[in-house]
Amino acid sequence: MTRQKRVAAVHDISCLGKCSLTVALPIISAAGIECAVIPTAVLSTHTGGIDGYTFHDLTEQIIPIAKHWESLNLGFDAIYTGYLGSFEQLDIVSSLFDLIGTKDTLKLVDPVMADNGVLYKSFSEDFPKGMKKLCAKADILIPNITEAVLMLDKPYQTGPYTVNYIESLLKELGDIGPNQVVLTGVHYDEKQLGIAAYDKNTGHIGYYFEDRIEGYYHGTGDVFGSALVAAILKGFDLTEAAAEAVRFTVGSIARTRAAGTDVRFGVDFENGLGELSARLSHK
Ligand code: PXL
Repeated sequence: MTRQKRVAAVHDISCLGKCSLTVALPIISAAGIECAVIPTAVLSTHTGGIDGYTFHDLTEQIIPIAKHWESLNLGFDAIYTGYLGSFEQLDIVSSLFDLIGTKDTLKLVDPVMADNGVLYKSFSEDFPKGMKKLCAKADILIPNITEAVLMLDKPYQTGPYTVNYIESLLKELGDIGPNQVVLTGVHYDEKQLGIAAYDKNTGHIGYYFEDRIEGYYHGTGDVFGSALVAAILKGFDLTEAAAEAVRFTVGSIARTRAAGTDVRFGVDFENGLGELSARLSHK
C-alpha cells in the first residue's frame, strides 16, 4: 500500500455554519487523505449574513505550530490555504510554505476574500494586493471571478461572460505565478454555471458546467476547493478534478434546496461524502 497522503489545511474555524476548516477536514478525510489543520482564527460563525459573530485572531500561533511540525519531519503532499484572519497572515502563510513545504509540496491557494463583486467585510481595501503576492507562490490558484478581478485591479462585471473575457482572465492569473488556475463562477449563458481550468505549461483550458441552481448558498467555495484538493491528490487531472468538485458541490446545493433550510448555515455536503469517496477511489 502506498503511503497515505497528507495535506495541511490553513483556514479559519467558523465553529458553526459549514465553511473553511469544518468542511475541509471531513471532505479531505473522506477521500482517505490525512488533513492536518492550522486554524487562522476562531469565529462563532462565518461572517456572511450572520450578525454578532465572535472573532479571535490566531496569527501568532501559525509559525510556532509550523516550527513544531518541521521538527517532526513529517512531510506534506499539499498545503491548502483559504480564509486568512489578518493582513499580516499573508506574509506568515508565505513563509509557512517554505517552513513545512518542499519543492514537491503542492501549494493550493484559494484567495478567499470576496464574492458577487463585494469584498468580505472583515478585509481592508488593500487585502487583495497582499493576497496577490501570496498567490505568486501558489502552484494551483482557485479564485472566483470577484477575487480574480480584485487581484488584477479590474472592475467587476456580472455575467454571462465571453470566452475571450474568461480566457484572458485565466492567462493574467497565470502571469501572477501559479502553473494552474481554476476559475469558479464561469458562465456563458444564464442556464449553466461552472469552472474553467487553465494549465499554463500546456496552454490547455478545460471547462465543466452544470445546470445553475438559483440562490446564494454559503460555504460552497470551500466545499468546492476541498473536493478539488482531494481529487488532485487522488491523481485526477486539473479539469477532471474540478469537474468532480463541481458535481459534489452541486449535489450539496441540490439537497439543501430540497430541504429548504436557511442557506446562511451552509449546504448539506455530508450526505454526499460517501459518493465522493467512492468516485475518487476509482482513480
Ligand atoms: O466561505 C468563506 C469564508 C470562510 N471563513 C469565514 C467567512 C467566509 C465567507 O464569508 O466569513 C470566516
